[in-house]
Amino acid sequence: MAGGVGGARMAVGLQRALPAEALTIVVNVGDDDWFHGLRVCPDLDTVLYTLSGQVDAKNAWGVGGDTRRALDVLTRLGAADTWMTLGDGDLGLHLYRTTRLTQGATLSEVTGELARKFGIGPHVLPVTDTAAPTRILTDGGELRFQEWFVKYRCAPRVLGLRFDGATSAAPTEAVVDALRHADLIVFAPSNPWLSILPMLHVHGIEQEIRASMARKVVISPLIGGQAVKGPLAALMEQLAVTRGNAGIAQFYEGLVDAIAIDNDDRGEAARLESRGLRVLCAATRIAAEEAAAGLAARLIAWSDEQMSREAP
Ligand code: FO1
Repeated sequence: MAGGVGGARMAVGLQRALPAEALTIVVNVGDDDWFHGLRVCPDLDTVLYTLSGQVDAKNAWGVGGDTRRALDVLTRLGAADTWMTLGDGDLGLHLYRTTRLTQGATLSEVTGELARKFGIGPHVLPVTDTAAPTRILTDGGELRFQEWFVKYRCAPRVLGLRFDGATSAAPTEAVVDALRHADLIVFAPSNPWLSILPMLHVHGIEQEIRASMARKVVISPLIGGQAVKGPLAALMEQLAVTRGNAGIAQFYEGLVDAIAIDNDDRGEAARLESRGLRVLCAATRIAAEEAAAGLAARLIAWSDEQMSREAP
């Protein structure tokens, strides 16, 4: 279950540890939005670009080495939303996707085409084919996700989150099928409130996860109480939730069997276990592919061990 950067990095690790047909990456679509008449799907695109080695290494989004000729023209023409940096190569992908959607293809079908054309083996699935935008309620009013995240750089204080589209959206059959047949469900180290919660609000998803016979593990996106990337720690304060790994454990209460925390935080293991969670201490800094592969192998070994224990 993946958001943007953290999800893509975990996907790289799992792709190294598993045969392609054994891995399905279910991706958040709450950040998706229209720019210049084109459908932009940041989390899906970050996963696609990262798994195919095209992603811009510095930003972990967009295409490495991309140019911005079209964006410069849009800016000169006073177009709206030019604060969203869409490079020329990236725009090519948005043009392709928007054309295919206009021709009646579903987002899942288009994502499957892109994955195949990019030589990506694992299945990359949007959690739903229905637009389900996340809205950020701030002290300055309600914002589209990218307005808050990019235009205002997460500055406006978050009072709450709205997932209206999600609750009326249905998960795709492919997603339900993947959840029902999974041996292991990994919640990637994405922002739980901004990347995972929108997916849990898609009608029926949470029930499918709870009912699944899979082992379920979350990789904490925090190390030493800080997010590896993004606004998570500040957001948790603004949402007045418990901070640190305890707050992450609370978010996933009843949804997962285990939480993977970084070796630096091993001192918290006992307290987390007292909540009935299994705690895996591991190296959870996974920006490097080797590290991501190591963590994936660790989770799979844990899952296999659980399975052999439960086997009759
Ligand atoms: N993030 C930024 O901080 N600034 C940008 O200009 C920006 C452009 C952008 C374009 C395409 C895309 O797929 C992602 C982009 N992102 C940008 C990242 C994006 O806002 C976030 O990755 C997700 O929405 C949150 O995970």
